Amino acid sequence: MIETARVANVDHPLDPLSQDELEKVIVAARRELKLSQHHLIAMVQLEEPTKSALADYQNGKTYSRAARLTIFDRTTAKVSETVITISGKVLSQQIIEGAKAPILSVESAQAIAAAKKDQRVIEALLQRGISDLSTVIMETWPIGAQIPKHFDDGRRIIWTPMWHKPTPQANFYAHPISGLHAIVDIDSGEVLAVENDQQIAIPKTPGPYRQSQTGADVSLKSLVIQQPDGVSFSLQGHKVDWERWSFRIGFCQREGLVIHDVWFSDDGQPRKIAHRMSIAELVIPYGDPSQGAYRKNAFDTGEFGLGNFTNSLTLGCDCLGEIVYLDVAVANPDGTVREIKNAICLHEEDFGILWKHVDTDGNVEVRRGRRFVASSIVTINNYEYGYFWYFYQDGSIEFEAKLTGIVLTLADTPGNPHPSATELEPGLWAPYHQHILCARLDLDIDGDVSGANNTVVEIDSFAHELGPKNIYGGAYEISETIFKHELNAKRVVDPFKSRFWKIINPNRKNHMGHPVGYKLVPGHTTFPLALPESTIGKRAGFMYQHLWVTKNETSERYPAGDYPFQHAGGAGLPQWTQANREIENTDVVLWHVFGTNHIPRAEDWPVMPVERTGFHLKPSGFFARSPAIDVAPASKPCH
Ligand SMILES: [Cu+2]
Repeated sequence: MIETARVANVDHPLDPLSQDELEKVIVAARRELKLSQHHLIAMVQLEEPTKSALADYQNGKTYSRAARLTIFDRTTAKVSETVITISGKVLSQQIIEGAKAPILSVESAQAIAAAKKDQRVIEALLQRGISDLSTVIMETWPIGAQIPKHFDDGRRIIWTPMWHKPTPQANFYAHPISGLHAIVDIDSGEVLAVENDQQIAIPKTPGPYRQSQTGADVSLKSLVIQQPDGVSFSLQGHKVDWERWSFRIGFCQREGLVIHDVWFSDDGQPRKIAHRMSIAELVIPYGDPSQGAYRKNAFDTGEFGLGNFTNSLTLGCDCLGEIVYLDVAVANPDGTVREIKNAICLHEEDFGILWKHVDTDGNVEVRRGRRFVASSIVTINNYEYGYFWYFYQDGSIEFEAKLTGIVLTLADTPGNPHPSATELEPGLWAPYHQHILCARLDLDIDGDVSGANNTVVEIDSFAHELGPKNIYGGAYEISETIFKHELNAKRVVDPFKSRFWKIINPNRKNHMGHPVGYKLVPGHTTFPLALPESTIGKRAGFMYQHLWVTKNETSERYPAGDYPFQHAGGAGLPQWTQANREIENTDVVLWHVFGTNHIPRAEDWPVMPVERTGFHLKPSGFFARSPAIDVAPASKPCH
């Protein structure tokens, strides 16, 4: 196994911000904006080039890389965004009126310290038999539901679910301290209230999962993945070339892993498929109204900054085979910069057969398939999310989210009727919830560096009634509906019609005279159970459609808006699409919403085996025939 960790050279407009660049822009911002210790760095993102700036760069024009800093002024509670070049020139600066900064890590730590010092919390814990505060684990969660009326005056507040960790290595999620929470003003650090309304016994059954505790010993013989001739991909900076694919790896403090500038070489001719693909939001609505669980509606991307929680991956464990890792860097609220080693894993995987046929004369043609994987994993409190982008030899791209980690827990009387949770162990309950992701897909089907004019079409399969159009009863046809305006393109999946969507380039025709295109194939998915009039329903209004199509606008990046923390609702896709812009034969963005409905099982405890959810982008009339036909057979003939 070869591990190559690379700090790739930063020399392209789409490369992630390096540690050095982050440090430079923060120093420059401190100087230019006269920042003090009251200013927290909420986020630093690459200010990505426009498509036309990227085209100019490809044509030899110089390009100055820049960063967008989101700064929170603790004295005024105002959020501002500043775009500044790496060399320190301020390009723009703007106060974002009404925006609330997400909870920052230093604020979480201060809120927990304040809650642990609060006499009401200390006494409530004593009532529950806990005197050692170091055995109490508190998390800080946004209030993802109605904010208690007396605190709803615009301040930023959090609440603190608590767990007991009776021994240093215990799985504390087995021991929820239910009914006790502090509500803290994170601007002032003041504990506003302590809720201690329901005293429920702390569940005692431990939930061990470490090998040192379980002695796990079910094992298999070793499986070694070797590529004795080396890997089949090359990496120049952040640009990957593999098989006929070429694309760039990006990273964002908010979204995590990003894929840019995707091309496929068709008979030696590079053809563009995508400009930028990312998971722009991940929201987890909880369906249990008891004990504060109704507030656990977190935007892991928009409120937490998912990229902040990227794991350092381990060879042979997270990733198997010949791996190349990329490191990333993120800014801390105090302006220091943190490097995350081995953050992005790049490798090839065997993926079974690509295609096969045995002819009547006995001739066998079979091709082994391989896929390229770009992946990263985050840990946000109890849950892990893996983001995996796959590139296949048939010209298709797949995204898969891998969900694992520990389900959130609360306590209730053993055996009590509790309609929205599963009892995992006596008195230990896991509330029902959904994981809803939204991909932002800026595809440019058969375009060039400066973009493409594309159109989105919905394809349904249907059968005519028995009669002249369906004589034998088995006939079916497809209907194709072109989306002309944004409000027409708010759509949900329909398995009864085998519905899918196609993004075509009406200006480029294939060998049969049809527009070239890619189809978006939804996978296993869900639909939100939270009512649209609920707080989370309003704040994550994007959840209620599986597909949205918008006219490409670089400022429209996040489906629940830029600042979902304590937002009144309606921002993002529901708001933008009110303009009902024309979306036919223009530069468009597809937004695909997908996810899982998690009714916890006994087998999800103590650590949930990976659950998968995602989607597939497949060429549909993009090529004249299967590009997999050009794949050579394995060196050894197959019979
Ligand atoms: Cu879950």
